[in-house]
Amino acid sequence: MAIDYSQLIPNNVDLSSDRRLQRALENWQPRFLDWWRDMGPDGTSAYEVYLRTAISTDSNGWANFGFVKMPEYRWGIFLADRDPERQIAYGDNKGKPVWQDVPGELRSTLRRLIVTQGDTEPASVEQQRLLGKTAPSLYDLRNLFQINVEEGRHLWAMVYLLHAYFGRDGREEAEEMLVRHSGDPDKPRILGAFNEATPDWLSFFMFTYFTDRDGKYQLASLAESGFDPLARSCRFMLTEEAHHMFVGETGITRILQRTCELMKEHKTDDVRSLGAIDLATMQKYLNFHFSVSLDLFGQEASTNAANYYTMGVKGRFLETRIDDDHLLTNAAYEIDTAEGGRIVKKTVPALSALNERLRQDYIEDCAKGVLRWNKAIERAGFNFEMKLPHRAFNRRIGAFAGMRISPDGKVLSEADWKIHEGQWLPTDEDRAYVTSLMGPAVTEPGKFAHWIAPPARGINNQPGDFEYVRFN
Ligand code: BYC
Repeated sequence: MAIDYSQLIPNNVDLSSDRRLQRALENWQPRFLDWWRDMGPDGTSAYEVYLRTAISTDSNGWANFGFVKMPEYRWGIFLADRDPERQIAYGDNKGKPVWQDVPGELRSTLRRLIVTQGDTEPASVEQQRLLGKTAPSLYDLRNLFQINVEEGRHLWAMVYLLHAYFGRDGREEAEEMLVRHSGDPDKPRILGAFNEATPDWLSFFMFTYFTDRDGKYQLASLAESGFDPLARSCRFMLTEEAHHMFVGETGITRILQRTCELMKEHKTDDVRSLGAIDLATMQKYLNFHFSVSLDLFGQEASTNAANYYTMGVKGRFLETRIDDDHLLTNAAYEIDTAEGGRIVKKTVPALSALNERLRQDYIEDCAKGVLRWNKAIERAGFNFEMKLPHRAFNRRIGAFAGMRISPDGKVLSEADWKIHEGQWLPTDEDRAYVTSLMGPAVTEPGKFAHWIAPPARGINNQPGDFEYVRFN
């Protein structure tokens, strides 16, 4: 269904046919805009940014480019088309038609999942609030803003579901989305990774590579939901997510390229003296962002995850393409867990291992980008491999929380950990160094900060010196 842009809130859900819902959302809209002004990209309201906006949810319409002032971005409610034949693909309700409304007994479960998902979206905008001040180019600045407005729209997607299907509770939850803030000691965001700072562009690229990818896997699992409006919302969100991960992957590649260029030119790997980011520091940032993102998948063995699946509210990644009974009542799955202070393999019922299985899918996907980074290093003629640390490294959630484990998966004493921690995770000094590279934003079209290479091509095939952001 085409998106109706004549409405105050653009939508493809025929919002104007439900006056109460429309009014409730129109009431929430100014509060969202206040939040955007106070917590969104700092000092940018007059900028005109070359952004893509969806005009329909099909493949031709969702990437329409033009200059927009961000507070005037048309945030709205866009669901992927409904498949009238769609059935629940797994669990106790397998084969039944999907639900167009929330079954009473699943109300609190679904609300909780939607709130957890929704909470991450404004959180990431808050985390990235100051990055525009130090953008390494107009190209990067535009990508940051594109991601920010789309995360704002993803919040709209979840707020719509809360308002439309969860009555008063849902409206209250929608208010709370704008009250919790990333890193706020009293009212923090729900999940750990969304309370960490994103203070510099290396962190931003790692975040969009690793943490946005958790988004891809969680959204893909929710896109399998028996609650059809949630599934359709997530399907459309996934089309936007791909660009966020692209920004992360290519951002890291471009930093690696620049570092390698300087290593070659000056015949040294001490590129800090040359104003670039050394490979060892990049590995430490990778270790941090990967491990923090692994925590987002929850416990290795989780009865919550088993219940979500059995009830039909959250499936596996690409559930319908998996060749098994989609019930999993007799299936087993091997997980890594901790016992007596050691990392052990344990076979558990597949239903309770669903978080871990999704984490495994995620790890395999993460590894592909790392391979491409290593190819870039190799092409430049260097013998250095970036590596994903062991899944048990630096965890705060799940079986390994509180244990000290090295990137290659050895259990350590506290004293041993303390000796090596600074080689594996960014130290204050590393962070200070990376921060010191983040000079004032590079605003001249076609120019890039010293520590990062230009991209291979422009957004929407624009030339290298395209003015992606006009400052007014
Ligand atoms: N932090 O049985 P478990 C994105 C709690 S990112 C704090 O494993 P379950 C994006 C848990 O709540 C994707 N607490 O839990 C990316 C539970 O509490 P109770 C976001 C945690 O239910 C970049 C207890 O521990 N979407 O979109 O399987 C930019 C037991 O654990 C954490 C989603 O996460 C944690 N990390 O939870 C912008 C999807 N992990 O019941 C956006 C929705 C677990 O004991 N959420 N706990 O009080 C879910 O599917 C699930 O809630 C979880 C796993 C994946 C978080």
